[in-house]
Amino acid sequence: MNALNKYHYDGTNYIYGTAGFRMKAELLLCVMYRVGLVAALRSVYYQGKCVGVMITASHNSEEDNGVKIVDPLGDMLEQEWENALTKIANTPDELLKQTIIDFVIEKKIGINQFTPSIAIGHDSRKSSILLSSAVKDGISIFKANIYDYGLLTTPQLITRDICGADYVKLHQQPPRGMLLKEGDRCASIDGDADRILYFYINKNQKFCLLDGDKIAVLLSGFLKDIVKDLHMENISVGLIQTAYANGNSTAYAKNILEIPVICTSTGVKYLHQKAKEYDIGVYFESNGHGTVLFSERLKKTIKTFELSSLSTFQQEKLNVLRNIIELTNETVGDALSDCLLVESILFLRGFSLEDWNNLYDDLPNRQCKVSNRNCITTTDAERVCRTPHGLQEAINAVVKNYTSGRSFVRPSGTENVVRVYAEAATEKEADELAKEVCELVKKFTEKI
Ligand code: NG1
Ligand code: ZN
Repeated sequence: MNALNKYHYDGTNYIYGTAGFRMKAELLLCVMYRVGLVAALRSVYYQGKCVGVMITASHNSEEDNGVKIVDPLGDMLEQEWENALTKIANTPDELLKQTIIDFVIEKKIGINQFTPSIAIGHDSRKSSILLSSAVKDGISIFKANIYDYGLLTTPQLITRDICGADYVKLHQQPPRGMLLKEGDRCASIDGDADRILYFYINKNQKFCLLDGDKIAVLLSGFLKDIVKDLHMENISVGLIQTAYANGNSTAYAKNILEIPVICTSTGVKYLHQKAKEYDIGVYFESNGHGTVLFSERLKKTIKTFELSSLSTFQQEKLNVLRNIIELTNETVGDALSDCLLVESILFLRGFSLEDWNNLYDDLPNRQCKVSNRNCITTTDAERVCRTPHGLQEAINAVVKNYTSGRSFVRPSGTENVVRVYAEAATEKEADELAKEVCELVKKFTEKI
């Protein structure tokens, strides 16, 4: 590992999270080399199947970059390997070789039996080419087959300012330059097409957003009805959300649809994991990431249905359920598959966008950022702030003064900021609550 001089570890703390490793590009060189090593091992672990490495920081600004490993079937890296990768990324140079050997032994990786294959791509950031070569240096330690796809379509241009799903969600308005007319039916996806939001303008010229929460409620309500129509009493339907889910979506799912709702930490990997606990696990982040998972038990049940024992109405429902399962991308949230699911269900329900939107009214909400995430820690699916001490109590005291008020703060996993979320009964109250909580965060973090 002579390349280590070039890829010297300087003690930076690296964490492989939902967004992979993501930070200032200048800090990422040594991590990229180590990602190359682990990607090659992952491929060998899968007996030489092709593993992907993508270098991108998605919507983050130009000076950031990042990297993610993709499993042979397009899945995210499993938790145990994420932890191992985090450990390897933070290993001093002199211990790296032994750490890798220990990992190979622990995971019984047959490095002499299989040749690793890695597909690698990068986005158009200035830093990407150098970082890509560092990954390739890491992979090359194992004499692998490297398929370098070079520059690939990139989400870099879809930022929180130019257009895209994030812009629509955060600003609660159509992409800049887009003139919306009454009757238009619009959807916005993000740069890597794994999230989707719908929007339209109503007859009072009000912008109406149908976000991940609205999609989740549409899908879970529809699937729950089919389960009921088919008398599949032992089939469980659950909805998985994060703390960012609008309070009224959670209330609607629990009280009207009578579906259990679970809250997890932010990041699709947490939602995906939890969704597996249901026969039909619907998971969505408010920002439009999400999909539905169907258990093997459910798939077996519908295969073994005696068609003759079903009414024509039930046979139709069974057919719809089979088609919905076919249409769903269960591996990962997929904006195009989600779009087709939504369109199918709207058609089958006979819903316009307005009918769908009227299922429940969103509580007005705001998201803001305050700098310096380092001293903030949270618990209870990020809904409660543990440190700095006293901040949560101060937030609770403020929230009490607002009708239907709710607010939480958490460190972002993709930017060095604290995210502040606030919702309340009116736009004015949501604004004021968000402002007050931002001030509290500043006050408590400045003290440290
Ligand atoms: P962070 O930066 O941890 O809030 C953001 C989004 C997540 C997810 C990741 C990308 C919000 C509030 N957070 O995470 O939902 O999309 O980026 O994996 O939208
Ligand atoms: Zn995306």
